[in-house]
Amino acid sequence: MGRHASARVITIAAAQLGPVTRATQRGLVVARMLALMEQAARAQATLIVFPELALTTFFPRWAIDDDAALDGFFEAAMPGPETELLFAAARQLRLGLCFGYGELAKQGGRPRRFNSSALIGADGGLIGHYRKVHLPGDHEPQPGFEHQHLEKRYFETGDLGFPVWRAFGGVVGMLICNDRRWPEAWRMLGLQGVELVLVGYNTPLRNPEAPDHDALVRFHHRLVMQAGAYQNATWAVAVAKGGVEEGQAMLADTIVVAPSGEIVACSKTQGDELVMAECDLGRTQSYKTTIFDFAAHRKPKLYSRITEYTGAVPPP
Ligand code: CDV
Repeated sequence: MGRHASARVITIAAAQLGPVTRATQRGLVVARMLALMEQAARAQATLIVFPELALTTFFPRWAIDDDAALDGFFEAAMPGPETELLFAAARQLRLGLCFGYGELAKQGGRPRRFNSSALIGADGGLIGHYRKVHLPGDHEPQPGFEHQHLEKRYFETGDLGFPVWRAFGGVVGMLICNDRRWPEAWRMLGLQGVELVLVGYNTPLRNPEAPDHDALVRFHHRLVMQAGAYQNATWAVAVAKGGVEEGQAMLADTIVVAPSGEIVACSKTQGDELVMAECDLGRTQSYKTTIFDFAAHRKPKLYSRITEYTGAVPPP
């Protein structure tokens, strides 16, 4: 325990999901999520966390030109007709909830699509939502790729920044999948005193853009989660889609990381599985008040120094 810190223990249930096929009805995925919520409540969890785009298959692996078909992967309201069951279960089970979804927002009559995640309180109320900032992949299908990754085609860049909320007795923020690889995303949360970062992801085991990275997929995932948690003195939960989804093998490896950077729990399977961890949010203080005391040790004024060269350019 760090200086002046008292214990604030919450029990996290990281709810990994196995594959969801394109044909799977939303209601069936919700039923799987409800079963995991009941299991989490029986295990006295405070908060359950599901992956990125939890309600559907990872549809950016296909080029979909039909707008009506595309909208079938999005939620026009949150809660909506199917997701209100999740909100009701949160209320009934007194269980906080976080899950990723495709958000279809209307602005001035124009559809806007985001890769989002929602945070819901144990009273079943929406605490807030986050829109993914770092969208990997392409806008156009890439010739010769076994699977496409067309997030840039379907989603706008998130426009909500990196918000945090006071909830569950601490300061909570969200990142979505590729965001976890960017230190500035973590730092934006860290600068706001985050104590718990919730990350859902769909990470394929093979990256056709850079096959030489394939052997390192799990290593890179753990590297960024452990570094992000440690450098920002926060708990972090990374929740996967696992298994082979529509012919594409996904990294499972759901993990919970302590502010020390240590992994305290990880998944054992590729399918639907709860990974439980008791997280003392007070433990963040031992890092926030010592090695990562930002007020005492950061030097933000020195981090950006562009010197304009004004001398004459010598002739070649
Ligand atoms: N859904 C993702 O953002 N996936 C990326 C893959 C494509 C590299 C990731 O960062 O895991």
